[in-house]
Amino acid sequence: MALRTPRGLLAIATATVALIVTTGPASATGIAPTLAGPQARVFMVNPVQSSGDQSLTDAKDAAAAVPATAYATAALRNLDSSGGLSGRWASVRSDTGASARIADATSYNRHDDQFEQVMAYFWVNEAQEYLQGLGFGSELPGANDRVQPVRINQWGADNSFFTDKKAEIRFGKGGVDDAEDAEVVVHEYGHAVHHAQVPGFGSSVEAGSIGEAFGDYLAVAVGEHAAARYGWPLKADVACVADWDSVTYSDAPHCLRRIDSDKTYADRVGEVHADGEIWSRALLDIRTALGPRIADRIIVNAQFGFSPDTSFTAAAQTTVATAQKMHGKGAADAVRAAFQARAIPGLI
Ligand SMILES: [Ca+2]
Ligand SMILES: [Ca+2]
Ligand SMILES: [Ca+2]
Ligand SMILES: [Zn+2]
Repeated sequence: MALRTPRGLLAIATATVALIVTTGPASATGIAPTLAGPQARVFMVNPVQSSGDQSLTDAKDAAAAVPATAYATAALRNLDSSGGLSGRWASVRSDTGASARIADATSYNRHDDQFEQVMAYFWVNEAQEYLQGLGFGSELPGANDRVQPVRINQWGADNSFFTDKKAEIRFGKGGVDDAEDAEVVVHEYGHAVHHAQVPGFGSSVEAGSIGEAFGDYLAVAVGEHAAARYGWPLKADVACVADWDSVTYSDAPHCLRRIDSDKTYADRVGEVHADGEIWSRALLDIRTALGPRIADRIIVNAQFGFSPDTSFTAAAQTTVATAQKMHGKGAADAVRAAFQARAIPGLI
């Protein structure tokens, strides 16, 4: 999770991945129908973001370290009939603790291993629903519109990652358990989206940086969308990624990374997380200029056209062209300006 770790760097670009065939809408068969459907207790993105309390600490995974007001009850959607955390867009397995039971999902707290499993399912589903809402999977091509395998593994260091061998996301438990922070969950899902769009994506430093940037950006976008959708409070700087996971390794206000840095192309250091902050700021500027919906339609759709080892220049040019095609000259001009502000070369 720290900047020095190779979070999400796709190690083997040439790995051939057999994508799981999407099974289509989950059937409700076998689930006793209720008015509201299955519910679960989740964090409202994360407890620091929803409370604004920068003094919260992990306290060795103690339930009492986070007040009950940091939790909300929300619907678990798109589940299959298995009774576990498996459904249309996500399937969660855990190597630590017993598997969560849907029937108990409103009673878990952060000290329970099952809480992270629930968080992983809820937020992967939420992220894919967000992409579906933008038109991906209907008007536009699907972007990882399949069952995403997720594994929670206690043996990892403070790191989570996406592996392109199994196209699986794995969440570690160092410091704050990684899956307790929705922005960590969605960041990793961003890697899965990229890989589904372009197998092996991220095989150059600049492509890897774009991967980290998109994960951070998607985390913020999905969290902001969910906060608005459910009426949850947002009391931390919106540009701050992983406010909760980072309490163990950053100063207050706690951030793993930010998406509003002033870095330009000249500030590259050759490390994907650090250099990703150049790209994520451009994505944030596109969002500010065009609004979330149009910006995110352009940003995600453009990614289908990136080569696995793309440069910033080529990816920026593709994004400008995508904006022109989808939303016209005004959108293309705004996208170009965002990349020019980062001094990415080759944009005229
Ligand atoms: Ca925990
Ligand atoms: Ca952690
Ligand atoms: Ca945040
Ligand atoms: Zn990453």
